[in-house]
Amino acid sequence: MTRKIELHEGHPRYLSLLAREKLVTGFKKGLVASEGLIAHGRGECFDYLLGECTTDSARVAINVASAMLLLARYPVISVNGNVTALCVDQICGLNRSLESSAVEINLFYYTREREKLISEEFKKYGLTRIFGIDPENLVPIPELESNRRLVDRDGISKADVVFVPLEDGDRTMALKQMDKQVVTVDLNPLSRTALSSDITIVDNIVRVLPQLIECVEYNRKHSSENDLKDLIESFDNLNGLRRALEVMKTKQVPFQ
Ligand code: PTJ
Repeated sequence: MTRKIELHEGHPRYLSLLAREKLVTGFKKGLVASEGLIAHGRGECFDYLLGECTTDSARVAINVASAMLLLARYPVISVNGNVTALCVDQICGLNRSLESSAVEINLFYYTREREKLISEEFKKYGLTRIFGIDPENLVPIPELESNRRLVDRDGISKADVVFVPLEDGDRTMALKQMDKQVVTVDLNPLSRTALSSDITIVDNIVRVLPQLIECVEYNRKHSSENDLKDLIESFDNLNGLRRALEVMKTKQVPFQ
């Protein structure tokens, strides 16, 4: 039986429904792991508490993240199934606007088949080189057990800044131990990734990427190296997480 739902822009939760639809389509195409649907549901719950909008503290984190990515010698964007299904196009856009960056596939629920489909999806959107898919070129991250321990020797292994949206905690901590600077997007301000990253953007990846690209473009033109360094130095990640939790706690209920 074919299922059909009408998505129209006037629906109060149109963007949320659209994201769900992208995830489900990605799952049917083999890009998203079944567990990815569960992870998305968890994200939706936090997003609902945020009011499904970018908060002031997330806006600050996005701007500081753009500064860190612009100052990086070699920034690498790590992608998984969910990120691909939700925003392959914007990831390619971010990669183009950073100029010196690279994209690497890194899967938690690894299968060769899914890795191949994800890499083909990125090629459709114009990415010619993608890291993390050549087994000959993979090296282990020390002291990490999960599938994500293998990284590309010309990608994440060489990076000074790693952008890891929707990441698992162990790998974030392992990347920190390797002296990488880590920027993440995670709707859960209490996750280990959120707590151990240098910059955590507590917002939906779907809303973050267009704003991040805009900040990269703006700061490249209008901010000096010192301006960017000052932005990073004055940023307090834990304070950003506290502010996100505060917004969630004080969400106005429509009945009193
Ligand atoms: O494609 P794979 O195999 O690499 O698997 C990807 C998932 C996401 C399934 C895997 O990394 C995983 O299980 O992740 P976790 O540990 O569930 O963490 C995902 C985090 O991302 C959770 O804290 C969610 O709240 C958050 N999250 C989910 N959807 C979004 C989100 N954050 C921002 N934007 C979202 N759309």
